Amino acid sequence: MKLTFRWFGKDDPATLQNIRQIPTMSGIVSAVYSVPAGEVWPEEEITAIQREAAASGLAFEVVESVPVHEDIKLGKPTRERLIENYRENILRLGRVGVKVVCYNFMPVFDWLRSELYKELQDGSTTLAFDNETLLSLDPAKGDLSLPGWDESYTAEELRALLDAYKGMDKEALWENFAYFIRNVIPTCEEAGIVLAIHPDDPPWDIFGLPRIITGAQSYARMREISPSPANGIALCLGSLGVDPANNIPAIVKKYGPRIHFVHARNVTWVGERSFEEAPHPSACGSLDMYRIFKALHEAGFDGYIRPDHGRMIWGETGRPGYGLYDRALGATYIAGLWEAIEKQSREG
Ligand code: DNO
Repeated sequence: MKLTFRWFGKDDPATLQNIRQIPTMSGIVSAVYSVPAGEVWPEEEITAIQREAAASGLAFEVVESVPVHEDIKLGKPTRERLIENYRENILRLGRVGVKVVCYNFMPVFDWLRSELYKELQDGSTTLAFDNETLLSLDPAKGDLSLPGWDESYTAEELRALLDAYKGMDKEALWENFAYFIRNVIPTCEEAGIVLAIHPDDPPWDIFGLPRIITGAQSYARMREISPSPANGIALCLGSLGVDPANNIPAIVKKYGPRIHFVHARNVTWVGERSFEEAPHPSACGSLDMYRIFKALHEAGFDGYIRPDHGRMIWGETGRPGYGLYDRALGATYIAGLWEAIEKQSREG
């Protein structure tokens, strides 16, 4: 297991110096965030990330994310050029030693929450999702300003995009996904890179848009599309875990060799399709982190793990979900859990 930490670049209040001081931290997870989805990343920007990380003793082997342009998800003719660009990015990343590229295939919206600063009993704040609130919003009317969706769209662009998806069902999205995968996997193999798909967050349809990476059945279908290990999984415990029907240890058991990257975080189920993000330890939320990590260990997991979203604690301010302190606590919890599981399996 290699412990990593997400770093959003020079403007990230969590600095590389902060990150390197977290015990047993081996690397960062980052990306060129300044280039719009679909375009080619300048080589100098990629090498700059790697150089800066290395100067802090940190590896840069995981990219999150190389975003997939909406035209690829929509299956538009422009996808040819966009897929070509995607492949070029993969080749460039491979050349600087990147091993894993995380991405997602969610139409229009990335992760969504209804609240960014939900106050917990201990006075910390966390990200939360209340289904009633979500259902009462209509993004086409412009009454949406939620975290996780790309604010670079104007209201008009957003409406056009939502229209373009009208009538697209899950089957059509699967087809476009398969087209993308079949076209990029050979390049990944050539570049020594594996892809890791992030599950849809939350793992159900939102605003009438289809979502397909939602649980065990999604991974079975993915494997049918391409058997290559490069067609892999970013196991996000919090995304999958908000659906109590997702048995994460069973998913790990079945698809272990395909899991290249783990996002470790905990959630508390507070009602149907509603949840709050919780501190990482099992005792604080609805997920049994010990069982999940044990399943990963038993599956021989040797990939990258990063603590995912943390609460805002100790008065910290900054990018919601991505403060330094609570994620650092999560990192040490993960390291401790893993050490115990590893030694126990070795020593009996
Ligand atoms: C949220 C993240 C996601 C993730 C993308 C991967 O905090 O887990 O935004 O980076 O979905 O493509």
